[in-house]
Amino acid sequence: MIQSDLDLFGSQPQSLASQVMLLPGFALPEVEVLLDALRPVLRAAPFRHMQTPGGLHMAVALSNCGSLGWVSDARGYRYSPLDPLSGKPWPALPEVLLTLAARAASQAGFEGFVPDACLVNHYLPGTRLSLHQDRNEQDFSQPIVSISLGLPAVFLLGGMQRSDRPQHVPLSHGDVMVWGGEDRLRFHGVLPIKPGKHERMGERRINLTLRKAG
Ligand code: MD3
Ligand code: FE
Repeated sequence: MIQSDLDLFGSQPQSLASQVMLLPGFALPEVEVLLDALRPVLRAAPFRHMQTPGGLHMAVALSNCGSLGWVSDARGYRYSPLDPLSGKPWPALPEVLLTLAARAASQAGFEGFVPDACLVNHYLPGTRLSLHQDRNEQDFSQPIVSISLGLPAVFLLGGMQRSDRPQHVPLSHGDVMVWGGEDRLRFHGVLPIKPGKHERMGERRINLTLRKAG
C-alpha cells in the first residue's frame, strides 16, 4: 500500500483545546528550505539575550524577522520596527515562512493569515520559558502559528488563569502549533530542555512564532 505524505512526515492534526491545533511534522518537508532562509536572517539579526523590565536577563535568546519584532528592555515588552542591536529594520520575513504559516493557519480554520512578525527563540539544554500570556499584539482575534525545530520540548498549555494546571504537550522537530480565538490568551510556557543532540540541529531548540502584531 502506498503511504501518504502525512504518514511519512507526521501523524494527524490533534486538537489540544477548542482552538489549539497541533500539526505533527507539518514543517518537516520544508525544514531545509526554512533553515536556508533563516541563515541570512540570523546573520543580520543574531540571537541575543534581552533584558526583562525587572532588570534580569532572559534565559531564551531571541531574534526577529518581519516588519515588527518583539523586544524587551527596562522600559517593558513591545513590538518595534527596528532591531535595537543594529538600529536597522529587522530582516524581511522569508516567503517560505509566510506560506507555511498561512497553510498551517488554514488547516486549523484560520483563513487568510498574513503575519508581520516572526519571533525566533533559541533554547539550549536547561533553558525554560516560564508561564506567561502573549498580550503585546494589537488584535487578539488573529491566530499565532509556532514551528518547533531541533531538540524536543515539553510545552505547557495552561488556562486563562496563571494558577490553572497546565497540560504537558511534547513537541518535536517539525511540529507546528496554531492557536487563536478563545485560546489566544491562555498562559503557556516551556519546561527546561533536556540535554541531548538533535541529528540535524545539534544541542539546541529553535521555535518560530508567526504573528500579526501590528
Ligand atoms: C499560547 N514561545 O515566544 S510557542 C513565545 O516554544 C512563546 O518558544 C514558546 O511562548 C516557544 O511567546 C511557545 C507558543 C505557543 C504555542 C501554543 C499556544 C503559545 C500558545 C497555545 C495557547 C496559548
Ligand atoms: Fe508566548
